[in-house]
Amino acid sequence: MPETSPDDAPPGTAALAFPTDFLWGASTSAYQIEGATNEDGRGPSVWDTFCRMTGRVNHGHTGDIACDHYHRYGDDVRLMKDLGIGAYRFSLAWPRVLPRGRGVANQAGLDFYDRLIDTLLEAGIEPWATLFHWDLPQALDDLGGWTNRDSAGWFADYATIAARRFGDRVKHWATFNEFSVFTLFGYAFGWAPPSISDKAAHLKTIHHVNLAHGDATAVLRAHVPGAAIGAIHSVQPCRPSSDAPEDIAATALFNEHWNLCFPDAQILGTYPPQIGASIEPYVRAGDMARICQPMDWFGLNHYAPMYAKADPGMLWGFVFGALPENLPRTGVGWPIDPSAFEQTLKELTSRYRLPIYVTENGYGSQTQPAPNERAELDDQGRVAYLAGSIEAMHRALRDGAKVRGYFVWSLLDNFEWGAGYGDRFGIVFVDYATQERIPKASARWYAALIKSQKAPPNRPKR
Ligand code: IFM
Repeated sequence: MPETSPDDAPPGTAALAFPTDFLWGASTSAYQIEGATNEDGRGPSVWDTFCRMTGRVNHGHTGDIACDHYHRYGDDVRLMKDLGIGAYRFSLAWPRVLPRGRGVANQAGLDFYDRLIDTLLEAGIEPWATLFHWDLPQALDDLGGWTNRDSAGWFADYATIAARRFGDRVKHWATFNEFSVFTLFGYAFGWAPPSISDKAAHLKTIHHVNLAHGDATAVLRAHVPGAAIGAIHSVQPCRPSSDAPEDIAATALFNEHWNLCFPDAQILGTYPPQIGASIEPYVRAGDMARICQPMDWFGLNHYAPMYAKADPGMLWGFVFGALPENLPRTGVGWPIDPSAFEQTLKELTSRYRLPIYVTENGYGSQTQPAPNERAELDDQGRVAYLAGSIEAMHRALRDGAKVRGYFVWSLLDNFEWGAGYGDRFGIVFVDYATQERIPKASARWYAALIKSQKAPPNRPKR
């Protein structure tokens, strides 16, 4: 494996040398940054609706303006270029492309993504597009959303429009972002749109989303010459929060839901045992072959180990449990344990045997009083977290994990779903009153890391 000189590496990564073709990127998603929810023909999404329901999102925040990226994408691309970022993972907003989810495409919405993609390419930054990062068109939810088996066809039609329009320039595609998170939160826990807690609805959703993934993969393969197609999974080791047998059993089911039921179906062609038994009534002949398409890469979003416990009051009998007292925590209370990242990369390599791109990893902070700009800009907690993660990723790579790239979450502070704008994950600070962007210490640190890993001019790149 050709390696670069780590001479210029920033503190915390001085001994690391990644392959010269290792990809260093940054991630965002449409609803979290674009704003302009009512402009140029975009239709409403389930998140627009959810944000308007009393008490669902902290402080009643919405994505209406967010980071105004819809108008400021040029500045944001320049910012990435200045940081030396090699690839940018963004999502297309389905309701911007198809305001009612199906039917006639919205030219102004497609034009926006044309401008973004062209600006990225001019800046030498690879565009990585995700088709779905949770913003289902409201008009489709009105028809049952993912609980409706037709949703796979709606998604494939949307994928066809995107592939035909952007496939000449975008070669890296992901079908979905974090299947388990939006399905569990939306259809089992009821904490996200469409706020359902129902076993049949949840099981149907799992299966239909898997079908949609399979159909969209086939569409991308057919319409994008040279496509590198992946899907993005949230994978975090699930640990029981006590030794009690009921907590251990609840954790096993939690693990099937969170970590296994999407990638196992998509890559191995089977559901894990407990879910497999309960999902059977919704699976028709030929479905598993439709779902299990050849994939080019595995997208891993990793943050922290998760602790689960039994709770008979919850739909599936499990819920998040207490964290061990001795684990340090991020500014939003998530445990910090880089060994969980190393373990995850190694386990995924042996289970699925695909090249892995870490499509999200990052640190959330809550600066009080909000925003305490001084503390936020000198974000040493985030720097330490990123350094610990990247060291863990390097150990995994050294031991044979097939990790090929890393995208930090997130380029910008943004709309953090139910937490609104209070939780900040950006390496770049956003002043929401003025929309000024200010790189934090972590952005400078990441830029120095990327620079240190670039091939010296006299050494050819692989
Ligand atoms: O902001 C989210 C993102 O949309 C999906 N992955 C986790 C991030 C932090 O919570």
